[in-house]
Amino acid sequence: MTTQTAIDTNCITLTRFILNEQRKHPHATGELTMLMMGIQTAVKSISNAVRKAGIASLYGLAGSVNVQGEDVKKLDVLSNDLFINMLSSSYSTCLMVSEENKTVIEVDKERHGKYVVCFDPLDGSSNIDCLVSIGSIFGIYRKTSEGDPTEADVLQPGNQMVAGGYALYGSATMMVFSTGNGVNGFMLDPSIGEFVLTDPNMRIKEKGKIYSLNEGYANMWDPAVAEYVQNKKAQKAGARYIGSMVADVHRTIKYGGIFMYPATADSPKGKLRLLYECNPMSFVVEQAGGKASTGKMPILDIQPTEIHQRTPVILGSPADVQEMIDLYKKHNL
Ligand code: P6P
Repeated sequence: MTTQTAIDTNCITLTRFILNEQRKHPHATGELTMLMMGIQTAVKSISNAVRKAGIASLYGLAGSVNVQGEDVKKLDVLSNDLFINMLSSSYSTCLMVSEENKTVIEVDKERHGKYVVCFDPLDGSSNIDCLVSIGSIFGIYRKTSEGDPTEADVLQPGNQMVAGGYALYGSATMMVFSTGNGVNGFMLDPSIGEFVLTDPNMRIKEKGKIYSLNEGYANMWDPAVAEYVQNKKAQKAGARYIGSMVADVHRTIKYGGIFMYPATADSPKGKLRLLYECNPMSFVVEQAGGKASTGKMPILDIQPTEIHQRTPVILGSPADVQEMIDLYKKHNL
């Protein structure tokens, strides 16, 4: 008799998990479930494309430039198309914001659902060609306006988020997200093509030993950031910086510590985008027991005014982030 490799015949797949979450809400329409299924499918396809990009010659410039003025690589285009198509066809959303699109993306009226989604389909794309981990980021809100959706529906503060999370295309592909009741992580099992619950109820340490920011900008930091980094060096803290937000934030959740992309003299608003990078990542970090701030106010309390607006971001273990907040107060910044 041949012996089977160990297969968990009762594994909690992402699909099972989301259906179970839906049943906790008797009045749920199932739209959020359909929306998450759409995101799951997009992420599986992107993971497949990322893993074979070199062979399928998906690397290299797609010959166009996105709203950020950056060269758009083929994987960026493919990832954006997948998110737009899978979300539009889930009949659960009516308006979207993508890092790749200058204006909001309206869903055909006959396919309208009650959610709006802000996403970065492939963050860290400058790292694609050197095989550094990259990711997808998403934040989901309820449409609040009467009648046809308007831009106001996507300009909601992060504290109104219904669900948010990210996919990390690293040594494995992982989805980490929250629907407001804690954070759970699911690893893609390629043998069955399903995301399986591997990291239930993820919690961040109260304080960590790693600080993460681009020290190449040291000459442009404000006094609070400069003093903080000086203190970390005196404490011989560990420095880690991947330059791919999803990877840096995932490590921060797993190991503790702080990640920041602060304002600099050149970029007074920082570099990272509020709607589809900082809000979803801050939502997940806070749901995992962490803290996320601009240094002067909570990220999730910012009232957006423009869909591609930037914000300084300081997030991670609550004690580490509080140290930065205290330094901003000390320097009256
Ligand atoms: P810098 C990647 O291009 C990205 O958008 C984020 O994923 C990352 O955190 C940041 O920019 C890195 O920026 O200026 O350190 O190269």
